[in-house]
Order: sequence, then structure tokens, then C-alpha cells
Amino acid sequence: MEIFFSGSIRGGRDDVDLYAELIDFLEQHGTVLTEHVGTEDVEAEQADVGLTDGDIHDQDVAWLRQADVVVAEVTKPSLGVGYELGRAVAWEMPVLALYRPEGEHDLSAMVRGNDAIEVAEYRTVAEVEPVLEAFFERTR
Ligand code: 6IA
Repeated sequence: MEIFFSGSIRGGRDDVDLYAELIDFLEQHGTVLTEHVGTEDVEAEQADVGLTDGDIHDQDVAWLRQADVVVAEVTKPSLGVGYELGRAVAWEMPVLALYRPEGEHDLSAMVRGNDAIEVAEYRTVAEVEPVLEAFFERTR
């Protein structure tokens, strides 16, 4: 199972430690193609490696196309995450969006109102684990 994990980068990195925890858990279910989303200094790495924004876009779209499922953490709003979700829905991929309702922003109607996206509300990683187990059970 190849998993595309989607989480905010330029939208804000407040949740990066949570992304890392979710990625660790997802790795028990398959290969996470986008581990960098949970890496603290991802933007500095971009500069070091010399990747342009065009390279990042093209690589991410290729990984998205390759993945079997998309799991997104959507509490921190991000244009890139929204874009990835839209493309995943257009490709009829299974999509799970994880959302913490105590966050600063209400979830976009374009995510919550989309029947092709399964939205799961949670508060702790422990709470989200059975949700992920059930999602992978259904998509296997
Ligand atoms: O608009 P945002 O930056 O918040 O969009 C976040 C989403 O876009 C994530 O789910 C990623 O899939 C994708 N994304 C944005 N920036 C990068 C990036 N930067 N690398 C990979 N995916 C990205 C530099 C990475 C570095 C290790 C070379």
C-alpha cells in the first residue's frame, strides 16, 4: 500500500510534530511517499537540495498519481493540501481527511461538503489510530 500523506508546509508548520506522529503510524500500514511533510526544516532542505517550486509540484503530483490512498491532516488550512485533495478526488482515490475541531479555523465546506472525502474529527493521535485502521481495512 502506497500512502500519500498531505499536511501544511507553507500554510504554517504548527502541527509538524503531529504530522510526524501520524506518518510513523501510517508506516505500519504501508509506504508513506511524502515523509518530508513531517520533517521540521523542510523548507531549508528545499534550498539545500536546490529544488525549484516547479520540481516540488511535479514530484508531488507524480507521487499522488502513484499512491493508492491519500490521508490528509486538514486542521491547519493549506492551499497545497486543498489542491492535492482536489486532484485526488478527480482521480477517484480514497481520501481520508483528519480534522481537530478545537483548531483555529472551521473546516472548509469544499472538504467537509465533499462526499468523496471521508472526514474524521479527532483530538489525540490515540483517537485517530482506530479510524486509520478502519479506513485501511475498507480500502485494502
Ligand atoms: O501550500 P503548502 O506548502 O502548505 O502545501 C503543502 C502540501 O504541498 C504538502 O502536502 C506537500 O505534499 C506539498 N509540498 C509543499 N511544499 C513541499 C516541499 N517543499 N516538498 C514536498 N512537498 C511539498 C520542500 C521539500 C524539500 C525536502 C526539498
